[in-house]
Amino acid sequence: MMVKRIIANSVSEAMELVKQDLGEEAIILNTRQIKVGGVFGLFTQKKVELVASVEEHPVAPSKKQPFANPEPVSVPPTARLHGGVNSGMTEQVIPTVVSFASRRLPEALGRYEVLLAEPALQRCAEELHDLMLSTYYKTNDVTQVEQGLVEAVEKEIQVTTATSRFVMLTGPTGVGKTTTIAKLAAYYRLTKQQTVGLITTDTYRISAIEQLRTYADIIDIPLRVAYDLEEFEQAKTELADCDIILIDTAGRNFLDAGYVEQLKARHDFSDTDVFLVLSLTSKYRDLEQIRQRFDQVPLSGFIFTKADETTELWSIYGLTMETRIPVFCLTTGQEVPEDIIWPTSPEISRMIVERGLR
Ligand SMILES: Nc1nc2c(ncn2[C@@H]2O[C@H](COP(=O)(O)OP(=O)(O)OP(=O)(O)O)[C@@H](O)[C@H]2O)c(=O)[nH]1
Ligand SMILES: [Mg+2]
Repeated sequence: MMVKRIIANSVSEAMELVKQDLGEEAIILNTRQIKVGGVFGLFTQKKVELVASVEEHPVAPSKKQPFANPEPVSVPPTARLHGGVNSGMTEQVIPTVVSFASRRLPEALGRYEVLLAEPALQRCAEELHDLMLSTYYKTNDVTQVEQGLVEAVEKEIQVTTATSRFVMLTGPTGVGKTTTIAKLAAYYRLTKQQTVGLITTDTYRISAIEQLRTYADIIDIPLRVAYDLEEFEQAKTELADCDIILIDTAGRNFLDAGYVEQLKARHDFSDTDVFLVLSLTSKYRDLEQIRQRFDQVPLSGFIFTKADETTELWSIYGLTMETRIPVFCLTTGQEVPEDIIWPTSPEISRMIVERGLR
C-alpha cells in the first residue's frame, strides 16, 4: 500500500492532487487543517493536510501541473491498513473511497450541491465545499455535515436588539416597513407594556399616512407626521415621554442614487437605531446594491421580511458575513402583530440550512 501526505490550500485542491498521484481508487485516511510558516505565530497560512493511500499499482501521475508539492510520508506498519493511521494526528480516521469523477461533492452529499450555486454563497462556496467534504470524510456521517454547516453559518451571524429610544426603519419600496412598524409597535406596547409613539416621514402618498394611522388607532398610540427635518425634530420632542418612538420612512427606488441623500435631508440619525429593511424575496445582487447605498448611514441592523415567501434564506448569511451588520428581527407573514420573530443566532443558522436543503 502506498500512503501519501498532501498539503494544499483547500480540500478540493488536495483531492485533485491525490487523484493525479494515486488515481481514482485512492482512499482518504485523514484530513485536517494545519497552519504553516509564520514567525512567532504571525503570518501563518492555513492549509489542508490530507493523508491518502492506494492498495497497489498506483496510477502514474498525470502531466497536469499540481497545485502544491505532494510530500511522501513514511507511515508506521500499524498505520498501513484501513483505520490504523496515527501519524501524530488527533482527528478520527475513517477510510473512505474517493469519487473523483468531478470536483463535485460525493453522491451522499448530492442535495448539498445546490448550495454551492447560491449567489449569496459565491464568495464562500469553496470554503463551504471544503468544510462539507472534510467533515464527511472525517465522520462518514451526512448529519454531521449538516451540523458543520449550521455551525459555520452561526459563526458569521450576530443578532441585536434596539438600544436607542428612537428606532427608524428604512429600505426600498414595498418591503414591509410600515407593516413591520405596526408589528413592532404592538410588540412594545402590548407585550412589553411600554409607551410607544410613531412618527412617519412618508408624506409622498396620502395612503401611506392613512395606513399607519389605522395601526396607531388600533394599538392606541400617538402618531406624528413630519414633512421636513424641522417637523421631524419637533415630533421627536413631542413624543419625548414615550419609552420608544418608531419612525417610518418612505420607500424609494434604490437605484436612485439620491435616495440616501434625501433620507439624510429629512432625518437626523443621532440617538437613533436605523434598521435597513430588506425583503428575502429580492435577488441577492440587488440586496447587496441596496446595502451599499446605505454605506453613509450608520446601520444598527437588518430586518429581513417575507421569510414566508421564499424557498431559501441564504441572503441573510451572505449579507451579514459581508458586512458584519447584525440581524434585528425577521418577519414571516402579513398578519399584524403576530408575524414577527426574534430568533437567536443558532436558530437563524438552523433555519437557513434547513430551508436551503428542503
Ligand atoms: N408575505 C409577507 N408579506 C409581507 C410581510 N411584511 C409585509 N408584507 C406585505 O408587503 C406589502 C407591503 O407592505 P408595506 O408595509 O406597505 O411595505 P412598505 O415597505 O411600507 O412599502 P412603501 O411604504 O410603499 O415603501 C403589504 O401587502 C404587506 O402585507 C411579510 O413578512 N410577509
Ligand atoms: Mg410604507
